Amino acid sequence: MGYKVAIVGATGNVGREMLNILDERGFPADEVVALASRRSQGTEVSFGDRTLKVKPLDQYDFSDTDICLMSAGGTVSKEWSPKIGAAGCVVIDNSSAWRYDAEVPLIVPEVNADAIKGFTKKNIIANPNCSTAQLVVALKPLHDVATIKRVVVSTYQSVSGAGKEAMDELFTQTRAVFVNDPIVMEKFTKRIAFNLIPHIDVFMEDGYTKEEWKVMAETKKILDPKIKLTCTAVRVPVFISHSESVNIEFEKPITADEARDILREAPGCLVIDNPEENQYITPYEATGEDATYISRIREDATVENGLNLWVVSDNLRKGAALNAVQIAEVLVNRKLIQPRKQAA
Ligand code: 11C
Repeated sequence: MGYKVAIVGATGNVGREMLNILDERGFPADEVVALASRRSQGTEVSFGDRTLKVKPLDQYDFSDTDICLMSAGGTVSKEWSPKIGAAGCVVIDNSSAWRYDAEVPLIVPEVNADAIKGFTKKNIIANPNCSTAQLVVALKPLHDVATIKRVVVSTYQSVSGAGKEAMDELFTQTRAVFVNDPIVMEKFTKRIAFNLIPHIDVFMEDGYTKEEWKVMAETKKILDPKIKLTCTAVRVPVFISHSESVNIEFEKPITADEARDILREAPGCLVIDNPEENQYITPYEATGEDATYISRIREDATVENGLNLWVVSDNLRKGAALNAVQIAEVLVNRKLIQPRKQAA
């Protein structure tokens, strides 16, 4: 007997990836249902070698669905997640709507899987921002050994983080540059082709962007509230995979060689770090992969117990869809939920 799983936002970048990953990992689902707004009703999405017809969310009855993977933005999640949770279906939400709610666990399975038990309060589990997910996967094993005091992170975020239309904008602008067409800006505030933009999400009163604030607040909630973290988030003309330059100050001494050995053994991490042979990771190479890649591990001689890392991961996978499916796997493997409907 398997689970019944619904994907809300099934036609989006992350929703499609959720379907791919459920299939790739052989998630124990008897039935998978693709949901979206009425606008997408009847659209077809792939699930393995099958095709699913998208159904409207507002006409769907969740009473025998076990897990809802939700990737439809904060507004939809704020309205729908409590209703779906109240119907007894566990929501794993990819938006920022519930991440900072004390009654909602914010989970990266390699880092804080045990915190999942709190999900029963609202039947909602939050998935972090993509920039946070890959960061905490890399930080956790080092924090366990040498205790992180402070992190300075600069992100180089691909356009897919801003959705399908943003990917189209990078493509169209790049083409326009070559054929001398006017550059049209819709999703981004400045031209993204052959440029980069130090502005992701809205500006807050203190001058930081909401994206920068999220990385700080989510790292504290997932990993350790005592860690001090500051972030500069930058959009770059890359289609998929986010990169991060990470400077870390530890309480205890840790060498680059020790960090390399620790990260080689750590869940979800893959170390590629042999600069003499030009072996380091780029976003192009991380795309379509599950790992959080770590390269350029160096000691920072300007502080006591400091290290620098280069961290890259596919933002649609570990940053979103893969992490959500891994959370669902924790629910199943730890027997925290049971299928509600007998298989036909
Ligand atoms: C971006 N990180 O690259 C954002 C997308 O809070 O889940 C994800 C926003 C979020 O634009």
